[in-house]
Amino acid sequence: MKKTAFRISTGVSLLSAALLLGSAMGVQAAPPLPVEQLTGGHTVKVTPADRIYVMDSVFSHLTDSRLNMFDRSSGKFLGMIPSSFNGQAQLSKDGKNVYILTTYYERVTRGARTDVVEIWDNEKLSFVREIKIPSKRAGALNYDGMFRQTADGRFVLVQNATPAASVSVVDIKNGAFTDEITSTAGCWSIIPTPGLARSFSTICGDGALLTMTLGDDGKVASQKRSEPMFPVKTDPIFITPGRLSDGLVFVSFYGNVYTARPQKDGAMKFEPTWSLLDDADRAKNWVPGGYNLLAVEPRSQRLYIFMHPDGVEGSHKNPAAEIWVYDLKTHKRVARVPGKDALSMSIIQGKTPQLLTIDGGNVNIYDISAAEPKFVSTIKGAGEAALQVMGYAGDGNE
Ligand code: PNZ
Repeated sequence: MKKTAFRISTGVSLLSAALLLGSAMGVQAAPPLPVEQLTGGHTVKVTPADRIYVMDSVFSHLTDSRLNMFDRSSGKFLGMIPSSFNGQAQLSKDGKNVYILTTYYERVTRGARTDVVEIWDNEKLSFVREIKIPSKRAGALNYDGMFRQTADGRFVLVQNATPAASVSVVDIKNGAFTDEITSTAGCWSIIPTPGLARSFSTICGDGALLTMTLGDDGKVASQKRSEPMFPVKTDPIFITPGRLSDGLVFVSFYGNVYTARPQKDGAMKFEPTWSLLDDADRAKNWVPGGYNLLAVEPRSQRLYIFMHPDGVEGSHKNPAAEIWVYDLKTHKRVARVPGKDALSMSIIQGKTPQLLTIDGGNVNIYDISAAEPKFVSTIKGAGEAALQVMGYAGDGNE
């Protein structure tokens, strides 16, 4: 039986010697030790919604990145999908597949470069197919906006940088690369446009949002450029927005909030800017910081954001001292809790919504049904150098 294979170790000869000695002396051999029952991932079915996904860049050996999976309730490690050199990952809308964006070099760290979007089976954790794309994808940390998909799940979108910025489009239904969109040059990060099934928006160098709408052929059908939303020189924004069903919430390095409401034709309406900070906060130089550092829970319309005091020029990626919570309807802070040095977050929607945070290695899970996040548990060592944590709550999940 396989079970005995676990016993074969350097101790085996000692053990058999002892057993021989024992029987020679008429002593009863010890009963076999219980064999560990391996239940994670293999014999227990854990659906996509029962899992937490950690995109681990393993920054000190980036050629070996991977997507780690954990049981959401027990924290147990379930398995992983390899994502090669500095990969990016996202789930299909139905949760059945994992999409990986990565780069292969013929000689691992040199030689001919091939960029691909891979489709993996999220139940078997097995490779399904790959779609080759132009070898231009951005070599970036795991910011959400580097690898997205349209709201209908039909097209996967890849942020390119050569360093000229463009966006590659992959048709998931036909398994084909359809277009490299170059008219997004000078704009950065892919944001599926709320309320529009086949559109994405991107943040341009003059502070405008550019919204592209794709046709059934996966090529640009129309585009709309907004007025500048924010002044790029005096109030730069973090590229990660919070998402409402009908809006996007951006926050600047100085704690100002910009809300964009997409219109049916891809135009944007902007609401008056407001600040996260009051005079007491400003006196202590509280500022936002992190990577995927904010998120919105759309049902409660609450904004969650990592904050630290003593902010200075360059502290915009500092870990969270606290998590601040805002009611987007009233613009009032409704809670603040310890940040546990987290760098990135995401929200799992649902009846009992959860906030997931990651500090590079450890995942913290919070129940966010009420205004004040209630700490639930920690998954220790969920990644080596991981800046993206995700859950799945059905088709509407972002
Ligand atoms: C982490 C990875 C990479 C970098 C910062 C932090 N700026 C590079 N991390 O914590 O996993």
